[in-house]
Amino acid sequence: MDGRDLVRSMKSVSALGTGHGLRTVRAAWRRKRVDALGLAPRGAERARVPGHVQDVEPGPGGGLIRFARSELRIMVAVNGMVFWGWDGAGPEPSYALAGACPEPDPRALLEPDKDGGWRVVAERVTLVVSRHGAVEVQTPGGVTLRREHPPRWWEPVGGGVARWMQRSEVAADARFFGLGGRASGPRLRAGTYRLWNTDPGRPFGPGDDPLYITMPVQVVVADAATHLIFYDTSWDGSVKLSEGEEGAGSGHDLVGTSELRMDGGPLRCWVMVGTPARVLLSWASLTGAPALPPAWALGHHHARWGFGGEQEVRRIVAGYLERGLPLDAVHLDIDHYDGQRVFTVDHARFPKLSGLAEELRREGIHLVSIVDPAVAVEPGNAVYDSGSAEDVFVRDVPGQVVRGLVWPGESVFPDFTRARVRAWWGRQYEERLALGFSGFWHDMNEPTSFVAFGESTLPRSARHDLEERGGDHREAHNVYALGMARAAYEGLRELCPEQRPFLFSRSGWAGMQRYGGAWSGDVATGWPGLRASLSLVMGLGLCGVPYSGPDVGGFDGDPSPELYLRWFQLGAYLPLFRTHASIRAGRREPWEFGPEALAHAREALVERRRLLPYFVTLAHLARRTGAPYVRPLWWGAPEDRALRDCEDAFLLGDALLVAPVLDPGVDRRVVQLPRGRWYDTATEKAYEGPGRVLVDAPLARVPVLARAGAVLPVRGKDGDMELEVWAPARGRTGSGLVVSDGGAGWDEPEIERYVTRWQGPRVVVEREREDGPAEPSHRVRVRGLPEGLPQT
Ligand code: NBV
Repeated sequence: MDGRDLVRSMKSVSALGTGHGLRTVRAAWRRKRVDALGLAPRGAERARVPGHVQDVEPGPGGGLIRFARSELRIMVAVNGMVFWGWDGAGPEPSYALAGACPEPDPRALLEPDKDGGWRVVAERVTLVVSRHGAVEVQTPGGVTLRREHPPRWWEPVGGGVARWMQRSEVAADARFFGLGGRASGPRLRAGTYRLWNTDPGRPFGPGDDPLYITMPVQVVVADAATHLIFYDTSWDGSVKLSEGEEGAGSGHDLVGTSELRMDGGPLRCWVMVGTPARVLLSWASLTGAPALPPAWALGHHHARWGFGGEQEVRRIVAGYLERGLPLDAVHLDIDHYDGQRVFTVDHARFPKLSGLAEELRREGIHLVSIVDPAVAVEPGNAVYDSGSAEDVFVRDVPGQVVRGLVWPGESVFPDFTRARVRAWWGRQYEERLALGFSGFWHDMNEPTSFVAFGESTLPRSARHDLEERGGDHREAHNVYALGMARAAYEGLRELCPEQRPFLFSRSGWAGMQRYGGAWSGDVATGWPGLRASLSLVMGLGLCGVPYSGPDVGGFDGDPSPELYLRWFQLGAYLPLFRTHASIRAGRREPWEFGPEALAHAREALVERRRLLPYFVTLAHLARRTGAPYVRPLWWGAPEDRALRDCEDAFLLGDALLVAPVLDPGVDRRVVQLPRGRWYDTATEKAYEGPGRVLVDAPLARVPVLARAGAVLPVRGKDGDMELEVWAPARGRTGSGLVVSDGGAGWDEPEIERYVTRWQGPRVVVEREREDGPAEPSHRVRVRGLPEGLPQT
């Protein structure tokens, strides 16, 4: 047992209560035994590389290149994405892909290249394959974005799953992002990042890796272009990154490298090249449009593990209402379950849960329920009985149902990689809907099972259906939560077809955005945790999951009023804005931190509500374009190297730049600006980018800058929508989109497009329509006028 295991086991023990220590020891031994029986130890291995090119077979979008000891299949798709797979791997089956594999582009042809290599020239990218099997991704102009060395496999001599390694080089100026939700980003510096969804077992900070959501997705930003590469393999693995360095005029540039090692699975990948917006659009078209949260889910949520009972929920809600603090959702954690069993209610503490739900609903507040995948082994428990009758639980190699240890004690786990199990699980949400819940919070779905030592998840040999292909937990682990999200989403669509499902999840994988969002998990209370929160949201957004947010205030302990407030102010600009904490942590209600913090938290809440129409617009745009609401500063200017390295600010859509305060004792901060004019929204003072400026950041607010020419929808004082227009720089124009949708249904709202320009001394705003410009459909307020003219 190493130090980490010990910490984890102590955590599990204390989490389950005293007297349970022995159970975690037993669970750990049991897990070990299952694997000893079910997994052959790795014996001698033989290494393999592709060898020399032998011949080629042109095919749609590219073709097949045969090497002495492997073959490479290349397919350029009609939308410009490129697929390649070794050893016969094709794009399907895949858990990441949203639907059918994109069609091959008939114009992309396999042509001979120099030195016995081959290449495929497509509209947006050229792929050059050397005679030894190195693959280069080039821009149409011939600049190399990525060079994949010939891969290597290690095959067990007696047969079995091969592990493999893929080494790649990128430009010296390139920066890596992505890999799912990482606490130490968003820029991924040199280091090793594991690809195995993991509950760290204690509140985490920037040094902790891996966390709950890992994805083999890299977004690489370089002078020449941005590219996204996705190695479509769900097995355990790791990526070792090193950043390049430019040899200050010496000409000795050091390239950046990525070394991917996987324990198994196909070696195949997708690459998309272009601007960041283009790349994310391609990614969403491949893996699916992000689910649209209902409008209320873009407001403020308050959660807590340990509300304890209905009265406490009422007290908290009253606290918000009495103080005029906007609140849109309340989340109930496992303590509202009967004995922590999923899909049950503790009737002693929550005697009239549906009445409570109705009461809250009258105030416009929605109830959200936690949902854990583990089911208590307990004949008489309806979920266990029906699951057993329908044979839905994961089994081991000899055929026994695999048992783990989770909150309700001895537990079993549905196999979400089987279609009929997903359908069964989806039906369980009927009980929740009948109680009045309108949203779902998936927890513990890495999946986590407590152990005193070893890995806190299912045995690696546990069998999974894997859509009838059959396999084990080594392949199914990383897609377990994805399957759970799919089961819930599809179940909710059946049970409640007129409403958009709302769910977010702690764990997941590439494609999870099709079903819902994510949240940070147990981020540690402290300034480093605050920073990690932003890193997670930005990283997930670049991996295609635009809706996420942290536990505001941190999961454990007691934040100082200042830390709480700064977290609150950041959270107010993130898609999922939720205060939450552990049963053992201090309070998280805004009034618990003194009058000053309360006053400023109120301003953040009021501002969030004012920005709601903008958030709704961003949600719709994310669904249509894959662009995350929260974007790194380099989003529109990836060629600006200073922006690539800036990790302490973000763009919220096209219009706003948010510069949160991430350190104590700060009352002003440096903000790195992209090109163009930016207004401090609090003072209307104008700044000219690119460059660094010093902006006031008093305790009352964090700096938020608006782009000159931005048109954004906000909620006016009377509740009606209003257009907030930021004066364009003289001689320039501006624009903005508005998607009005206050609801939770499926009606397609209209997209309104506005343009703004100077006309003599006035800034005019027009709605662009097919039949010509028209009057805006909403009241207009122009900001950034005379007094706000540039200071420089
Ligand atoms: O359900 C209890 C907690 C929950 O509050 C938290 O948000 C999750 O990340 N849950 C983890 C289980 C146990 C945490 C120690």
